Order: sequence, then C-alpha cells, then structure tokens
Amino acid sequence: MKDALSEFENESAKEADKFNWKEFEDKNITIYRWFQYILDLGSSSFPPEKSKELDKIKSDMSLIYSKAKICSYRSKKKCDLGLEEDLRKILLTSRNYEELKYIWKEWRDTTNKKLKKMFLQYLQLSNEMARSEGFKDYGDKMKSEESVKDVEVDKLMEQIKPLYKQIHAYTRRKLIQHYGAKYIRPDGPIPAHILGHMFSQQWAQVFDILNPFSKSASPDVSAEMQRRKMKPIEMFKIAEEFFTSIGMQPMTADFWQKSVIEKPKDKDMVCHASAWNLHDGKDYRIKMCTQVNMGEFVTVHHEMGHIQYYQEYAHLPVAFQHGANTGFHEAVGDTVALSVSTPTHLKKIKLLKNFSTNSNSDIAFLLKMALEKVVFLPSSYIYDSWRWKVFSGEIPQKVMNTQWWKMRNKYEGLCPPVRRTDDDLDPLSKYHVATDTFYFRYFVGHLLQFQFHKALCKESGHKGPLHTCDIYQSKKAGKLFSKMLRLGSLVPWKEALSVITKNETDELSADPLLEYFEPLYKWLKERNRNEFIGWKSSDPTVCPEATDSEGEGADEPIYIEARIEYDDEETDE
Ligand code: X8Z
Ligand code: ZN
Repeated sequence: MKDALSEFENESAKEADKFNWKEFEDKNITIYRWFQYILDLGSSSFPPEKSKELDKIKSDMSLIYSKAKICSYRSKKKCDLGLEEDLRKILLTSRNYEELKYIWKEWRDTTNKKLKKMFLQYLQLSNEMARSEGFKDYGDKMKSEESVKDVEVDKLMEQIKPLYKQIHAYTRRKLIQHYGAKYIRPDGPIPAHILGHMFSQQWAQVFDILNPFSKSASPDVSAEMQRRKMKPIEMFKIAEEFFTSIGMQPMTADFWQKSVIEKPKDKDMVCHASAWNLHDGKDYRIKMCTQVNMGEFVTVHHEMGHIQYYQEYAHLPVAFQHGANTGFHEAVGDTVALSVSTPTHLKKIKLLKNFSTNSNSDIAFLLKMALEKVVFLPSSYIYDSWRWKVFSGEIPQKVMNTQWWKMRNKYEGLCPPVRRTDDDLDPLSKYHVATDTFYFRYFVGHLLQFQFHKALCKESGHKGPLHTCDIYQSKKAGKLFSKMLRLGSLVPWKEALSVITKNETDELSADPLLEYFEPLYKWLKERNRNEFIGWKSSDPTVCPEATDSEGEGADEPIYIEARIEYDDEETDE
C-alpha cells in the first residue's frame, strides 16, 4: 500500500515538475502552493531499505510505549498499571509524596530502559533521512514546519515569563504548606512529581491543594460529573451540542458508530487521545480512553475540534485538507473549551450548582485556567527545543538527559525527585517523543486559542473581561470561526489568522492570553509580595531535598518564617 502510494506520488511529482511553476511571481497563490505540495516528496530519495528500517523502529517504539506497564506502589504484585488509564488516575487523586515519587520514577525507568537504544537508532536514521531531503538534520526539518515559521519564540517566552513565575511562586508555597518543609525549598524549584501530572505540564489536577479559597469557590465540576454517574458518551454529546449551537456541524453517523471512546476491557490500546480523518467526507473518528472528570471533558472538546476542522475543509482538494498550520489544528477545540469552562457556562449546562460569582470565584477560576494554560507554555516549548538541539548535535549524546533537566529547570523551575543521570533519557517517557510527534504545535495552539477566543468573543458582542466570555449559541461567532477553518491550508497561516482577527493582526501573539489573565496576575503579585520569585538551584538533576533527605535547608529559618507569615487561608467573600 505504502509502495503504491509512493509510486503514485513520484509519478505526479515528475509530471508536475515539467511545468515552470517556480517562476510564478506570487508564491502564495493556490496553484503555487499546490505545486509545492505535490513536489514535496519527503523522504522519497532516501534508500527504501533504510526508510523501512526507520519506519520499523518508529512503529516498534510506539508499540512498546503503548504497552508499557508498571507495578503498583500499594501492591507490588499488581503490575499492569498503564499511563493513561491507571497512573493518570493515581496522579490525580494520590497525595502521598512517596507513592507519587515511586510512580514518577518507575514510569521513566521502564520507558527509558525499553526505548533508549531504539531512540538512538531513530536519531541517526532520521538525520540521514532529513539530509537526503536537503535539510541540515532532522531538527532542521522539524523547524521547517509551518507552525514554527514566522514565530518569534524567544520574545513570546519572555512575555509569558513574569506571569509564569508568579504562578510558580504561589504554587510552591501552597505545596510547602501541604507537603512540609523537608521536601521543597521556598526559593527552589518544585519537585516535578507532585503536580498531578506525569509530565507536570498542567497543574490544575492539584487545584484542591492550590485553591486559595474554600471548596465552594472551585470551578471544577469533576465531582458533580461523577456524582451524576455521567457516561463518556454524554460528554461527547454535550461537546457536539456546543459546536452545533454556534452553527457548526454535528458529528456524522460514521463518527458515532466507529469512534472508540472507552477503553475496551479485553484489549491493549494506544490510549493517548487522537482524532482521525479518513478523507471520504463522512468517516471521522476519535479514539480515547475517556475518564469522567473535567480535564477529560476539555480533552473531548479538544478532539472534537480536530473533527470540526476536518469537516470544515472537506470540500477542498486533498492537498489543502490540513490546518493552516498544525498549531491551528490544536487550537480549535481548546478555543471552544475556553467558553465551556467558564462558571457561567457550566451553570447553564447544570454542571455547576450553588456557585456564586464574585471576585474570589473569579480568581479561583482564573487560577485553575492558568494552571492548565500558562503552565503548559514553557513545558510545550522545551520538548522540541530539546529535540532540535539533540538532532543538530548541539546537545551531544552523552549529556542528553542532563541538558534536558537543565532546560526543565531553566524554563519551568522544576526538579526531579530522584537523581537523574545520562544513563536515563527522560523525554522518552512522553508519548510524543516516543512516537516521533512534533510538540511545538501545542505551544502555538495554546497561544492561538486565546487569539481565536478574543476574536470570536468580539464577534459575538461580548462585553466585559475576556475570561468571562462564553460564545455558546452565537451563530455570528461560529460563522467567523468557520470562515477561517474552511480555508484549510489553502492560504498561508498568517492570512487565515487575519480572517478571524478581521485584519487586526496576522502575528502569533501572547497579548490576548496576557489580557485574559491580567486580573490573576495582579492578584498573584499582591499575594506573593514577600515571596521569592524565581528559583535557585545548583544541580538541576535532582531536587535539593533528595540529596539531603533530612532536608539541609528544610528547617532553615527562612522557610519557617515564610510559613508563619503566609499560613493564611482566605475565606470566601
Ligand atoms: O496530545 C494531545 C492531544 C492529542 S492531539 C490529546 N495533547 C498534548 C498532550 O497530551 O501532551 C493535548 C494537549 C497537549
Ligand atoms: Zn490535538
């Protein structure tokens, strides 16, 4: 099948190359982009046997990753815990420092051990393949992706940093209050395993610990979803209803028949959520081992956003049935979820009860959103910036893991709870690294979704702060969204962005995100006024506490003072 496709692509390219297409003056016109697509033969000049070898390594890595299991901390005889179904649940609910540390380490050790050798082969072969296509290395090829082009990454990271540091300082103090002095220094990095997520990329899972107010101010509806015994299918139906309420398309009959939205009991399955386009105009599918909680409810919207995009651009030639860039694809469902997550909306759909909106609940809501969205930005940035450097050789093999932790320290202020060495290769514990999936798209998607949200809110006639906007039932907003999505990859992404912003900007920007979180930023600066902002650490490969388990700095006066000073649980207004 793959050979037949390559043959067809080679023939088409040969035919297309007979035209003098490179002489077109306007490089952005459809026909030029079409030629570019047909002639982008990827690895066709790479020797077929090497290409097969690389494909085999990649598929073996995916398979091994999807089957990886570890033993339970509570019962060492139970050794069938998988990442998405079991470990995710434990990370969400366990507040036992040692159990979390055990799981964190086991998952890394297991995946590293199984995948490291293959990753090194993949590294070499991917570089050879990329060079056969005229790139300097595979990282160079990754960087040529549309979503990376014309993006001022460093500037964006700088813009986000002050807000991130405030969130970090606040979180650290709350975690110290919860777990105690011997684990976390008040001016140090945060141990990566106690943030409720295997990769610490979102911290909203520990909102119970971080909530500055009483439980009643929590905008998390997980408990209500579980109390109602909600089924995954209901979560999907609610998501579909949101999209149709703004005039977008319902899911097809094939979608409901062929999607897998719960983990089959008798089968191993790649549980990482994904959306599929079978390109026949009706067969679209989602594969997801849905759990019933609010985080998963957002992921359902995320995945359905991919399907919405597929449906919107289905009228175009196959060459243009793609997102304007991959970041756009990641942003569609998340944009809608920004409305869905507002307390106002959750009340409308009766998932949030007895919740009064006031300045405290506003801050609680914004904090929870920041723990999902802002925290994610440095995390999503480093996966690929690390890979780009690994592929180029700027990070040599013998220090790949140390450099990884240096980056996690520098950009995220996180540290590993147990010492990591260069025998380990921790990025491999992440699905996207083990399966050769580029990650920068999520960084772009997380900024774009706030740009889309702002544009759609304006179109819907929303008045008031951006974080209170809910575009539910706004056909006007839906129409503008569709207008952009229907373009697929027909035009360069900047043009697509201009459509939704009505020419206000064609740049990827952090401004709407910063505007959204402005009230939280002010509140955090006030709350953190006596806090050390930032983090110090001399060794990024282990948390300070892990080297001196008695906590060399744990009982230092500075911490005790801090504790007395800030142990001030706020009450609701
Ligand atoms: O991989 C995903 C989606 C599928 S495109 C579930 N996401 C990233 C991740 O899980 O790491 C969504 C957010 C980031
Ligand atoms: Zn996605």
